[in-house]
Formats: sequence, structure tokens, C-alpha cells
Amino acid sequence: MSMITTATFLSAALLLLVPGILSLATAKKDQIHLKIYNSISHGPNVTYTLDIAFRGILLGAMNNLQKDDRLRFSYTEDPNYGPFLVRVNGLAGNNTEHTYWQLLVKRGKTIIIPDVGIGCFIPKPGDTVILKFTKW
Ligand code: B12
Ligand SMILES: *[C@@H]1O[C@H](CO)[C@@H](O)[C@H](O)[C@H]1NC(C)=O
Ligand SMILES: *[C@@H]1O[C@H](CO)[C@@H](O)[C@H](O)[C@H]1NC(C)=O
Repeated sequence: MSMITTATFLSAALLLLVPGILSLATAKKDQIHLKIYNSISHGPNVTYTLDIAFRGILLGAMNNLQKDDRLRFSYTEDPNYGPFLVRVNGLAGNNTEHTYWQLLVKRGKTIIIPDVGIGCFIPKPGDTVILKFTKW
């Protein structure tokens, strides 16, 4: 191959490859917001922006935040329903006091109360997941 045809071939190949690489990079991950809200003490809310894997579970995204030392949380493992969120940034729910961390999701203008916990819930890109410390 002459130099010119090689160069033409290479740029044609790049033109084909670049959009593919870009769409892979943007389609694979997306973002949600995670808001920590204490409805009992009414302290300041803390909001995180985090990446989610395609159809990844909320717990996975939260684990990534914890790994980066941005969020601290812990959960117990229920034999039937999986992970039950107990403590967020040092504050734990308490059966005697009837307090717990409720899982809410703001999607567009609607607030959703998921019927599953953090181990099963799959956020959608753009969701604001709210962890609300509240009473039952
Ligand atoms: C009472 C109750 C609660 C109470 C439990 C407190 C208490 N000490 O009583 C509170 C209000 C805290 C609660 C919270 C939630 N709950 Co609830 N809860 C129930 C309910 C009505 C009865 C459970 C019960 O007492 N069973 C009898 C006892 C003897 O059995 P047990 O195994 O010891 O019960 C324990 C577990 O059920 C556990 N538990 C309760 N809810 C949940 C949710 C999850 C995800 C996990 C892992 C464990 C768990 O707490 C109970 C007491 O220790 C059930 C529905 C039902 N009819 O079973 C839903 C139910 C278990 N909860 C459910 C859900 C989704 C939630 C929430 C995620 C709701 C939300 N969006 O915030 C949160 C948990 C958030 C978190 N922190 O992780 C779902 C679980 C379905 C699933 N496959 O995940 C159920 C089945 C109701 C439904 N929507 O269909 N819940
Ligand atoms: C925190 O968020 C909640 C619910 O999203 C909102 O109602 C409340 O006003 C906020 N609190 C503060 C201090 O901004
Ligand atoms: C829950 O609250 C009660 C009453 O305030 C307290 O005595 C107990 O130590 C608390 N339990 C946990 C696990 O923190």
C-alpha cells in the first residue's frame, strides 16, 4: 500500500471506530443522585451524585460510594428480603424508637416508594434516590 492509501485507510477506520467507542463509554454508565434526609432532626440534606451500572442495583452504587469514603452505611441481611439498611453516616434506625431509613425515589415530579429494598431496587438514570430517616 502507498503512504496515501494507508493514511486514507487509517482515517476511514478511525471515523468508523470513534463513534463506537464514544457510544460505548456513554451508554454503559449513567448517573443518579442520592439524597440523605433526616426528617426527624431536620439537619441539612446531603446529596451525592453517583454513577450506576446499566440496570445495576442501588446497593452496588452505594457500595462504590462507600469504597471512595464518601458515604458510610451498613445493613443487615434478612433471610427473605435481603439487605435491610440500618445505618447511614453514623445514624441508625432503632426498633424501640420506631425509627428507620425509608427508601424513596423522586422520578421526574413523582415520589415513588419502592416495594423492594436497596438490594433489589434498580434506579433509572436521572433518579433522585432519597434515604429518609423517619418513624413508622
Ligand atoms: C413491618 C414492616 C416493616 C417495618 C419493620 C420494622 C419492625 N421492626 O417491625 C419497617 C417500617 C421498618 C419496614 C421498612 C421497609 N419495608 Co417492610 N414490611 C413490613 C411488613 C408490613 C411486616 C413485616 C413483619 O413484621 N413480619 C412479621 C415478622 C415476625 O417477621 P420478620 O421476618 O421478623 O419481619 C422482619 C422483616 O420483614 C424485616 N423487614 C421489613 N421490611 C423489610 C424490607 C426489606 C427490604 C428487608 C430486607 C427486611 C424487611 O423487618 C421485620 C421485623 O424485623 C412487611 C409485609 C408483610 N406483610 O410481611 C413489609 C415488607 C417486608 N417490607 C417491604 C419493603 C419494601 C420495605 C422498605 C424497603 C420500604 C421502603 N421503600 O422504604 C423498608 C426497608 C428500608 C430499609 N431500611 O432497608 C417489602 C419487602 C419486599 C421485598 N421483596 O423486598 C414487604 C414485603 C412489603 C411490600 N411492600 O411488599 N417494613
Ligand atoms: C431536605 O429534603 C426534603 C425532602 O426531599 C425536603 O422536604 C426538605 O425541605 C429538605 N431540607 C432542607 C434543610 O433543605
Ligand atoms: C434504641 O433506643 C433505646 C431507647 O432509646 C436504647 O435504649 C437502645 O440502646 C437503642 N438501641 C440501639 C441498638 O441503639
